[in-house]
Amino acid sequence: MSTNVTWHANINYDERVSLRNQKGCTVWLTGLSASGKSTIACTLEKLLLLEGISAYRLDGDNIRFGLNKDLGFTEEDRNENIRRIAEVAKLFADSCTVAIAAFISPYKADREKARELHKDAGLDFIEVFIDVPIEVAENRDPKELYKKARAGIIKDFTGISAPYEAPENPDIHLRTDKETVEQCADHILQFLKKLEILQ
Ligand code: PPS
Repeated sequence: MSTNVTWHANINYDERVSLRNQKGCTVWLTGLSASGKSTIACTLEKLLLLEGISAYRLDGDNIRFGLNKDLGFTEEDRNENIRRIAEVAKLFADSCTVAIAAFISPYKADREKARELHKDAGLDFIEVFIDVPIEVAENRDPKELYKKARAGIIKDFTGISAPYEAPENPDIHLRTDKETVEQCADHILQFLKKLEILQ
């Protein structure tokens, strides 16, 4: 618990938007392992950068090499994982960058807290459900994690031995077994255009 700390006022978000001529936001991709979150996040990041938009991808596996290397996959650790990522994404969004967060983020309450955090700061938060039937994800199994989870080698594996609470009302709902990665990324781009983050 931090005590005796004081918030320092800074250039505010609106001033930064007008100086940089770009709005920030957080695009939050949630879905099962092997649903396609990282692939879509990479494609989207590249498309935005090619358009001259500042964008940065925060990704489950990668963040667990550094910032969140102390966290595992219990419910409590996943809550803390998402809490920290939401704070980091908010900072990126506040800096007029499009933060692309790709995390399983299996608990609705955690995703709602992330949305509230952004809302309180006046920042757009776009929840994107990367939806795929679990059989398809398990069939893809690029890292052979489902195989290990079925064999009991990996405990608390999302969709097998740990819950995934699907969004009921996401801003964008994508089916990666029905559309290509490019089509999925384009749906997100069109949404960003509506928010005037992209012209
Ligand atoms: S979470 O639930 O949001 O905290 O998870 P996240 O930070 O996105 O990390 C997911 C990646 O961790 C690997 N992995 C596991 N996933 C789910 N359950 C268990 N038990 C687990 N153990 C390791 C896996 O590579 C996940 O990456 P993706 O890209 O989703 O497959």
